Amino acid sequence: MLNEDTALIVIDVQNDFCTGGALAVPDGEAVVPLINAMLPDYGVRVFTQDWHPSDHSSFASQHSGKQPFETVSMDYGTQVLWPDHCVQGTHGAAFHADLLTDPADLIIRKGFRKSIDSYSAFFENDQQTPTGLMGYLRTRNVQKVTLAGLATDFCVAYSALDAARLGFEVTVDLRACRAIDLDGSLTSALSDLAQNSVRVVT
Ligand code: VGL
Ligand code: ZN
Repeated sequence: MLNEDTALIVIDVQNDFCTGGALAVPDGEAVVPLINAMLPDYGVRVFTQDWHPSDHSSFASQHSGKQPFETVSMDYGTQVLWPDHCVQGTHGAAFHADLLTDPADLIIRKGFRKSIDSYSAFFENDQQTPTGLMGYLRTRNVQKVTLAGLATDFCVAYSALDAARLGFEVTVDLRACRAIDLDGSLTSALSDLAQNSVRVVT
């Protein structure tokens, strides 16, 4: 194990974010063999699952007259509206079949409250409601985290920025991430990471 005090956090490698899925990230499934190969090198392994009720407020289908990828204003700020995706218990919400999930110490689910989305593995989109991951990592004495998965510019970036804000030493392995890239979101996410001392591996 190369990184005994480091957690690998595998973000949302679920069928709906892979080819053929409801919110397919271009080439999303390409991360699977890379992540599988990374797992043995980390002392702590956490996987996340985007896990929405079927009437989740981030779905365009719940807002009359709105199309996917338009935005709405919520109490907690601007929210992008997505196609229905990662509905609890569906095939789309399941991990990609080739992802090795047995090594997971913890699987954390997020986005399960109807009225609020959660991109980050640490806090919901109000940036306040915790998922519990912070406490888990701190009580396991983790100092450093490496992130990989989907999508670079949403759940991976938000998770990395929260981890940095919480004082973890953060690396994003971009080789094992793929992006949605909506209206320049990838460029802006990469610049946010750089400005917040997140190390990026390419
Ligand atoms: C994600 C959009 C909506 C992600 C999740 O995993 O990056 N993006 N829900
Ligand atoms: Zn989602």
